[in-house]
Amino acid sequence: MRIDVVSIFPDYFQSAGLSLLGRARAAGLIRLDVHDLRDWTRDRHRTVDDTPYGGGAGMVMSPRPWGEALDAVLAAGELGLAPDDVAGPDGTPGVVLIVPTPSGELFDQPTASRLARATRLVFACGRYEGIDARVARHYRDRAGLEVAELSIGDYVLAGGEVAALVMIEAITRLIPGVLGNAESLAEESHTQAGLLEGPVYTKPPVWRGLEVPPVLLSGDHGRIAAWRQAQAESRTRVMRPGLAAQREN
Ligand code: 6GU
Repeated sequence: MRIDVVSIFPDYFQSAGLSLLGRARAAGLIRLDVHDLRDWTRDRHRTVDDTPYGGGAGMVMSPRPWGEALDAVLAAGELGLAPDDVAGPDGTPGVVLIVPTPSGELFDQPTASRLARATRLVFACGRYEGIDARVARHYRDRAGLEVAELSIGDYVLAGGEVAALVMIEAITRLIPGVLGNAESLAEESHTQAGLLEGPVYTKPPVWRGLEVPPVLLSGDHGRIAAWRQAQAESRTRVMRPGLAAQREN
């Protein structure tokens, strides 16, 4: 998968060289390129924002630098708009322009697994009060391109960078070969639709007077699986009553 990010703070993405994502990049499973939006400005101050039409607080990101940046990034690279990039008939996405915004659709685990099958993702990270709405509108009309305005939850961040990092991590770890152990994908929170993962334990068997639940030391795989399922269900009811109610319907 090829991923491009456009931001006025490319340094946020330094962390993408670490851990799982860093290894996947080194192994050639993922290509990640980060671009500075200000490279597409033309004035001495490299201006990317302006005051909002209609008044109000804060600044809005200007469409011109965004249009030039996204045109250049979308046109670049080994995958132009090749047949490879076209969305599949089965709903497999081709090229997706993701605009992180608190007013977007919720990014959840099903969204992550759908986007993990895309050939290419381009993240447009806005700051301030957001990007002029005509930018998303313009690219929605472009053939071969899907535009997704996505929020990572009901709170407001200072910009799209951290949200993009969250999405990139959630998506890329689902790409075959990125995670060492494919089985760890099967059992974790949310992969069994709407069920949280129960508690986990390792050695020693007693720590500061606290014991590991004896069933886990029993060697009885059937009982262990049943216990884990019950723990997952009760944890979901306690921690996320809304999620549990949805599941039970
Ligand atoms: Cl995607 N962006 C910002 N700025 N704030 C958010 C968000 C995104 N998702 C939740 N809060």
